[in-house]
Amino acid sequence: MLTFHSDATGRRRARTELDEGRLVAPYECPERVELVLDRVRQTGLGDIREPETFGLSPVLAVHDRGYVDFIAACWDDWRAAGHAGEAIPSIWPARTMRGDVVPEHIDGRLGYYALAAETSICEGTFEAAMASKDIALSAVSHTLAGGEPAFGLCRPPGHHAASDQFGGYCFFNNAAIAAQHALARGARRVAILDVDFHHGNGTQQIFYARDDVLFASLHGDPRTCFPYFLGHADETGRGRGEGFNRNYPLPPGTAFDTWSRALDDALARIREAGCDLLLVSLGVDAFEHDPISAFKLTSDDFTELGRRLAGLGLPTTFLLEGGYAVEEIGLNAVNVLTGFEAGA
Ligand code: OKP
Ligand code: ZN
Repeated sequence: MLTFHSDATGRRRARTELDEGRLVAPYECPERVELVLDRVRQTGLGDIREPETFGLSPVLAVHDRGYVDFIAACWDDWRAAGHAGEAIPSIWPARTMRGDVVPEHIDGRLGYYALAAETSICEGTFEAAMASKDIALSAVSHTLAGGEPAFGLCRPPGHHAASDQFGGYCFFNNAAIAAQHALARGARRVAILDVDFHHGNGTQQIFYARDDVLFASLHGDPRTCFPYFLGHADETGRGRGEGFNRNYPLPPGTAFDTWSRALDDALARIREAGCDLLLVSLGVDAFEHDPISAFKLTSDDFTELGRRLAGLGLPTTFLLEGGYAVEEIGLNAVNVLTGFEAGA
């Protein structure tokens, strides 16, 4: 299987993440990609390619223009305002205020376009987000061209990014951009299966009222897990999208026996919906030792996940989402891919 990778993902090197009331070194760091790449090489998964550049139009197909302009200019605007640290929002259009007027001041704009405060914007963030979506687009293009699976070593991740909001370490929604691109290239229905520990609120929001993208997500129950405000089981889609959103919120401590029953249900729904492409939002933070997550999957469970995905028999593109701070991020991500190849 081909891997798509770019050093440009390393242009984002944030120094601060707001975590438990302190500014810490971000969990979502450039080393994550290097660890996965090392493992891709060690296992001889296949060739590693540079992405092509696709420009902004595939981004604008899923994100608002004002939002994209904001992400592009945020760091310069923040510095021009004379702020010393990295850009962190501190005020939102909360329930009791107005949300229909975009402020001019960068502090206001930051809150308008943010859905959380842990994710600082720093120099290179826009460039890394551009590289990340180009990796996703290149990987899915490879799958579309010949039916072969591909792995996009995306970073920063994408699944929390909504049509006009960043957060949860995400800026551009790589999987959504890739899905929309596939539809423009003739796919009729795309399945996005999100196995990251955290609910893919951004992907859900972008496609919620549509039946050409089926979104299914297994994740920590939002009653106790980030992102807290989306991801419940009763969110099933709206209008013609009714039935094309499936959430499997699971309690902290969930291990593979329970997790894989939800997986099998999601796979059955994907089969039933008649999809012609599978995009996997491949977070590996459901791992038992992940530092910010609470599921109990083992490294071998990730191999079995890959095998079950292959059982769908669909053209498949894997896009990296979360998975943090542990050496095993490489082992776990590549186990999914080798499990897939063994099952194909
Ligand atoms: C991004 B992805 C750590 C709290 C972290 C943000 C989680 C973002 C996850 N104490 N909260 O879905 O892996
Ligand atoms: Zn996650």
